[in-house]
Amino acid sequence: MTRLNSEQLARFREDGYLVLRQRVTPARCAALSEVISAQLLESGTASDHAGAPVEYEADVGYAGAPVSRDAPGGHTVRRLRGAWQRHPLLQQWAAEPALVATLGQLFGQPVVLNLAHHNCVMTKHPDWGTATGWHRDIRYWSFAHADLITVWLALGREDANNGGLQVLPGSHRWQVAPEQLDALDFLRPDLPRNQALMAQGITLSLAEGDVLLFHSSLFHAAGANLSGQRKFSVAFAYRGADNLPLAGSRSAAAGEIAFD
Ligand SMILES: O=C(O)CCC(=O)C(=O)O
Repeated sequence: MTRLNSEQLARFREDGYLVLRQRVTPARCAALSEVISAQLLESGTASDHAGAPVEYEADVGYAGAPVSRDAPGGHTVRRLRGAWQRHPLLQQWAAEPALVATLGQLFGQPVVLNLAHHNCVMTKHPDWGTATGWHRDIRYWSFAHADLITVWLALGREDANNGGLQVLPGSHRWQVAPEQLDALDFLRPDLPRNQALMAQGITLSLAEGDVLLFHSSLFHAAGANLSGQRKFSVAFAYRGADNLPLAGSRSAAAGEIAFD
């Protein structure tokens, strides 16, 4: 990746996200998709990857999800966790020197990949792939401060039709009162105050190989997949070297990869 220019740096600070178009070649995206398809075939079988867990739609229980793993659609994989540990191609992407350099520009310091959060491939399926409400990733994360960045690589087209991400630009800087959030820390859609915020949402349109960088306090959401084809996106979370995970927290538990 070439260095971000001052306009891109300013846009990320203002909007809380930035799309870098065509950053990964079609051949590399195809190779990653092949790895992911093969691992999806294995998930839930006797050859399931040890130490590389899977999250099923049934586990999150969002509206429209299968009611249990034993119900129809119960083995629909929402995400392949442990992406770093799953395959060298995923590891190479997460550690890509040009990507790390871009993140270093945004953090203004050395970069650390955290393996507790994201570190996954989102595999949004038609039929049982559910919508996700407006949330901030930082809500369940524990660090000295909230400046982490998620790197989201689209391995195919992502838009409103197949459950592409929606964002509330600038929302990483918003103050939101606890009563605006539900028990899972999603923005409550029933509150007029929140409806005015949600009306500012935009659906991102990503193409194969596009990379979305977003701040861990950015409110984002996603729709269901109405396309008839699975959607694969690779997501990793990074922090600046001085932003340590809190001792004893889940954020500190899964290990990290520090880059020079
Ligand atoms: O693809 C989705 O449904 C939402 C993914 C997301 O927002 C997340 O993993 O934080």
